[in-house]
Amino acid sequence: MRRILVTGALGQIGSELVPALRKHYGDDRVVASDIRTATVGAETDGGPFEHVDCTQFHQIQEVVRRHDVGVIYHMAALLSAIAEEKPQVAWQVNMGGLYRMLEVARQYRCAVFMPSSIGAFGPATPRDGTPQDTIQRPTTMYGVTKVAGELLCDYYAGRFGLDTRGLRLPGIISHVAPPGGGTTDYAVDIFYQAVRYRHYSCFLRPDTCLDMMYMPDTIDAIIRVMEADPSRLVHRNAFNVAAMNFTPERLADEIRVHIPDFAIDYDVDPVRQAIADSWPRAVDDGAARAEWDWAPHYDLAAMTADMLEKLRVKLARSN
Ligand code: AKB
Repeated sequence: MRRILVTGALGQIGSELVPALRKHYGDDRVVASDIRTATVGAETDGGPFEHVDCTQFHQIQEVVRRHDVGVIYHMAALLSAIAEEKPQVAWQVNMGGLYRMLEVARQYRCAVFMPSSIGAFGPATPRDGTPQDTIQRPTTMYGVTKVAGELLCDYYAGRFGLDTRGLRLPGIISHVAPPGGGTTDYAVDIFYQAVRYRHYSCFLRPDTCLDMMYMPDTIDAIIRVMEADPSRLVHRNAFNVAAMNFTPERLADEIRVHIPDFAIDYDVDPVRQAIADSWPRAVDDGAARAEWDWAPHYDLAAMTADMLEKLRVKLARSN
């Protein structure tokens, strides 16, 4: 059995994807990797860890060869707000990293998962019920790298017969690792601040509606799309996936169900607001439902209850 490589394993999604894949396929079959160094005994628990800078072709090649890797989950990327701050670095990491990953995958015949995003859409895209196949003219560097990444993955599938698959992920909410540098990060920060201080100052306007998803559904979607029967797949790169959509105002109301004196105010960041305003409010994920039976388990109420319960325990332990 060939092994699985996860890049960006210490990031928000990677740090929960690695344990899930290890549980699913076995500890030794999953090689975690990151440009950062793992804390021994924590993130590396239960399986191999490698230092990999995804912009360095020979580092990727060496790890793929040495571990006999057959599937790559390429999670290493800069998120939207940080990519807008450092567009040149974002191009290097998001595009340069993906290109090198695909080249190694071509040489060693690996399947590749690439996380695209709702950021792959732009202001000309229909914002409600955003179709699977529609206009994609993003106005951010993050979006440019995501659309180009989707196309590049399709190209490697068509030209070299590589099994590339991807999802257009919405804002991801989790209580394990922080996201860092995204436009949807508020939907994670708000929970930490609600538990700690019963107050949050939000960097998006109260009426900014965006798609979001809880981490257990995200991990489930990633594993499912990679295990999907290829004969059913009409699309590959990348599927719209949705679970819930809400505004900061609506999320604050839901938190108040559990913390009645929770207060929110707004200190709008014009850069992140402009990014959010260029994205869909609610995508149509009918293709994912039809082609690989996508069905999320968490809605806003279930996610909020679980986040608060888990964070109360986590933050009490760290005090
Ligand atoms: C971001 O905000 O940059 C990400 C995303 C929606 O792709 N969470």
